[in-house]
Amino acid sequence: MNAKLSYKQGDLTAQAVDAIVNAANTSLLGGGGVDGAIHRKGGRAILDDCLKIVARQGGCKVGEAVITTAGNLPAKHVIHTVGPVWSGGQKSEPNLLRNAYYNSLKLAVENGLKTVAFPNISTGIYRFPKKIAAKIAIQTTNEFLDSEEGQSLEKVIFICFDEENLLIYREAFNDCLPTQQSLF
Ligand code: AR6
Repeated sequence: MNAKLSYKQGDLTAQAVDAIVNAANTSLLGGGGVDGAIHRKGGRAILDDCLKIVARQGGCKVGEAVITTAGNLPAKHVIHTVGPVWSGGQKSEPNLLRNAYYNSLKLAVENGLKTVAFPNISTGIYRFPKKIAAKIAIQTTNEFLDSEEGQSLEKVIFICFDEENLLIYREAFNDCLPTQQSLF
C-alpha cells in the first residue's frame, strides 16, 4: 500500500484538504447523501459553479469528474464525480467506478492539488456492494499514487461515514502494510 494513502471515519464536509470528492449525479444539481451535505454546508457558490458547468457541457457523465469551488467548506475545491448505480454488476459498474476514482485523481493533479479526500462513492443511494467498491477504490488509488502521473499528490484519504465501510477499509488496510514498512 502506498504510504500516501489512508482512511478514517468522519464527515467529508469537515475535511480541510485541497479537494473533497463529491458522489454526485449526472445533473450536478445536488441530491441526497454526501452530495446533499456538501451543497447544504458549502452554500450557493458550489451550485453556481455547477450551473456554469451544466451550461457549458450539460452535466457530468458517469465515471467522469468536474471541479468547482468549495464555497464555505474548509476544503479548497470540490471535485464532483458520478459513480455508477449498481444493477447487478453486468453493466460495467466496476469499470465505471474505477473511472470515477481515476478521473477525480487526474483532475486533482491537473489543477495542482496535493491533498484529496474521497467518500465511499456509489455505496449509499447507488447500492454498490461495499466490499467490491472498497477494493476498486483502494486498488485504483494505490495504482495512481504509484504511477508517474500521481507523483505530485501528497495525501489521499478515504472518509468512511458508516460503520460498515469503516470496518471494510480497516480490514483492507490491515492486510496491506505501507510499502515503506513492508521493506523490513
Ligand atoms: N461524509 C462522508 N460520507 C458520507 C456523508 C458525509 N457527510 N454522508 C453520506 N456519506 P451517497 P452514492 C457516505 O448515497 O451512493 C445523491 O443523491 C454514505 O454513507 O452519498 O454515490 C447523489 O446526488 C456512503 O458510504 O452516494 C446521487 O444521486 C457514501 O457516502 C446519489 O446520491 C456514498 O453514499 C449518489 O449515490
